[in-house]
This record gives sequence, structure tokens and C-alpha cells, in this order.
Amino acid sequence: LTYVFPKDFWWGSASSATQMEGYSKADGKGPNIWDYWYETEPNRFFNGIGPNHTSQFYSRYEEDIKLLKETGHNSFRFSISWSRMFPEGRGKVNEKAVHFYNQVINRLLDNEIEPFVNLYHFDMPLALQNEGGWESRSVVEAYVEYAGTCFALFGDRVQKWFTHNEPIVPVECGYLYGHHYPAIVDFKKAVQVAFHSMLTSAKAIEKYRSLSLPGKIGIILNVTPSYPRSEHPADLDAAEKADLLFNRSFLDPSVKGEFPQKLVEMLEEEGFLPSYELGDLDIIRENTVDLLGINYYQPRRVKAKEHLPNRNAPFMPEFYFDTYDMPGKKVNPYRGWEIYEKGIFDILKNLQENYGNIECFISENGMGVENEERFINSEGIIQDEYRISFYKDHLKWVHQAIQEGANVKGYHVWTFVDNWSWLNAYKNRYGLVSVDLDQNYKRTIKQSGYWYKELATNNGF
Ligand code: BGP
Repeated sequence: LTYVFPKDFWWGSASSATQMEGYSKADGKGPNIWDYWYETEPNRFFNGIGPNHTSQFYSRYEEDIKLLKETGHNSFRFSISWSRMFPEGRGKVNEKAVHFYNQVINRLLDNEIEPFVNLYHFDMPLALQNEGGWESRSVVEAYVEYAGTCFALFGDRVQKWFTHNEPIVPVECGYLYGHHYPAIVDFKKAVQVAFHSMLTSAKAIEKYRSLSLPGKIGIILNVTPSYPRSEHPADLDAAEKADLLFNRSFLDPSVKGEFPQKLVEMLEEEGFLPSYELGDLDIIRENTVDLLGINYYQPRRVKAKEHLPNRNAPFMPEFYFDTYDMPGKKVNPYRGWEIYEKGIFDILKNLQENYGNIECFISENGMGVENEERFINSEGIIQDEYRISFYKDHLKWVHQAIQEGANVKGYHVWTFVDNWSWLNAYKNRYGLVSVDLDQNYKRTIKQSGYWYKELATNNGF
């Protein structure tokens, strides 16, 4: 073996409730924004496939947990569906949901797979979105109630908790770029949503610690390293601003307990500071994370603005910078995302050097590919060599960062079984295991799944 990882390294994968549970109306689940959007605007979704049509983990979790075992997992991240637990977002808890998550947690533990549980993965209950979603202070309180209920119900067994997955995504997709409901374009609201998501994270951490449970709590952030086109001061400044807006807006308060001063100044200058209550900043300061999950897919290539922004158009982050295509870049042609493996190393080194070497792990990394049935061999197995290479090329850099002292505890791929993706439905497949939608969701382990088992068994490659 050339790349050996530290003892007890977490080999696993990540998933999310809306993307895999299915049964979006069963057993008392309330609608969330995805259920609602699909019902009202199905054409937004690739091939008209919606969140009721996912890999049906809700009824197939026993089989899936066996497959987790067969593919070498010692850990698995899933999210709890807020609207399954609380159909109205708050109030009376749905006992059938409690039963389901208890079963999942217990089966994972029976199989010596550690559950990593995330509380929020883009799935606002509709009832709370109708109150304004993350824009609204009342939703902050509803979230803390929901989080506290989950800690109390499952915290005796779950020892890895996460308050949010990629909180910047609902901000950019829901309030700037139109990819998530409510699909509005309003920078001031976007900042308020970001602030409240950050506040809920700190408040949930505070709640968790007050219960003296045995585990750790953190947050999962998608970090997109911001590379300037040149060393020219204007390019450096543009890259720094993109980094402040998209990365440090959550990274700094989550790990250091405070928002970067420069970010605050940028927002203040444009009149975009959020409203907050006395004491909020203390809560954020006092409740930083134990553990950080890093999702990495792609970098951001940034250069100084070439033209003055149009002051009559809605204010966007791109007011501060331009992005560009790096000549000769490697791309995943299906998803269109740049593949830059060293980015993962740069993130980990940054955490080591500038964030107190916080305990962290790679919580998502993966490659979505279209029409994988092209690669099925005579034994019916998808030969996804490209995915194995993708993982190896990233793992080499993770290994390098660990050699240089970064505090990395694990690696989770996105994802386990091919799942439904927000707007792209089943266009791009990411799984270690395929799902056949035409054959009653039949699962088949891909070559990458077998490789993953070997990787985890050997603790390296
Ligand atoms: C991450 C999300 C996941 C997942 C993944 C792949 O940002 O946390 O939920 O969907 O990206 O992206 P996509 O499904 O859009 O191709």
C-alpha cells in the first residue's frame, strides 16, 4: 500500500433525507419546500421526477444497511427530515418518524457503522417556509426545538451530530440564483437567511452541550477555494472577497465564533447587515463546533471585475468579482464542475494553519456521471473506473495533508446509493451502488463499491 491512513479512519458516505427516503406523504410526514415545489412546478425538475421518487430508503433501509456493510462502511451520514419529525415544523412530534430513525440508528449500530446525523439538508418544512423560512426569527426558535428533540431522542446512541449541511447553498440557491424554493433574488434577504442559519447552528450547539450527552457536534460546509487569476492586487482582492462571501461567512463563525471583520464592513457599506438581537453574537462566539465536515467538489477561479457592475440590476455577489475558466482545466463534463484535486489539500492546510487545526473530515466528495448503464459488464456490474480514479486522486491529497499534520479523521463519498438530486433528479449518478428505477429500485453494487470495501478494509490503497 502506498497511501495508508490513520488508525480508525472513518470510511463512509453521505446522503440526505429528501434525496433518498421517498414516501414523502407516508406515515404523517408533512410537506417540505421540495414536496411543495414539485407539486406546483414539476417542470422545474429534470424529466419531471420529484422528491417522492427517490431511492426509497424509508422502506429499504434494512437492505441498504447490509449494502453499507458490504461496501466497507464504518460510518454513514444521513439527515433527519424535519418535516417527517414535525409535520408542521414544530409542535407534536410524529411517532412514526421517531420509530423510523430509531430503527435506522439501531441497525447501523448493530452493524458497527457509526451514524453521523445531520439535522438540516435544504429541506425546510413548508409550514415554516410560509412563516418566512430562515428569514424569520420564529423559525430560528422552531429549529432549536426540533434539534433539541432529536438530541433527546437519539443522542444516547448518536455521537456525531451536524447542525447544517452546506448552509451557504440555501442562501445562494434560494435567495440569489433561483435554484431552490423560494427562488427569489434579494441580497439583503440572503444575508438575513445566512445569519439566521448560523445562529441556529450556534443555538443548537448550545442546546446540545446543555444536555451533557456523550458525543460531538459540528457543521458541514462546502468550501470552494478561491484562486485568483494572478498576483495582481485587484485579482487578489476579488478572490479574497469571494472567499469571504462564500466560505468564511460560515467557516469563521463556526470555528472561531466570529464573522470576519472585512465581511462585516463589505456588507455594512452596501446596507446589507442583517437584523439581530442582543446576545446573538455572544451565542455565536460561545458555541463553536467540535468537528467540521468539509464537502469538496470544485474550486472558484476569480479575477478582478472587468466592467463596473450595473447598479440598476439586483445586487449579486458578482458585484465584487468575476469568475473565469482556467485554461486547460479538467472538468467533469456531465456536471460541468472543474475537477481540481489539490483543492482538497489546500482546504485542509488552511484549516490546519488558520483554524487551530480543528478536527475535521471530508464529508462529501464525488463525481456525478450520466448514463452509467453504458458501462455495465457481462456480470451486470457498472465498471466505473473513472469514479475510482476520482476518489484516488483526491485521497492522495488528503493523505498528503495528513502527512503534513492536518487533523483529518475520515472520508465520506457522495453518495452511497444513486439518489435523487435537487433539480437534476437522476441525471447524474453518484452512487457506489446503482438503483434501477425501472426495476423496482433494484440495487447493484458498482465496481467502485467493491473497490471502496477494499480501501476501507486495507485502510488505504
Ligand atoms: C452537494 C449537496 C448534495 C448533493 C451534491 C451533488 O452540494 O450537499 O445534496 O446533491 O452536492 O450535487 P448535485 O446533486 O447537484 O449534482
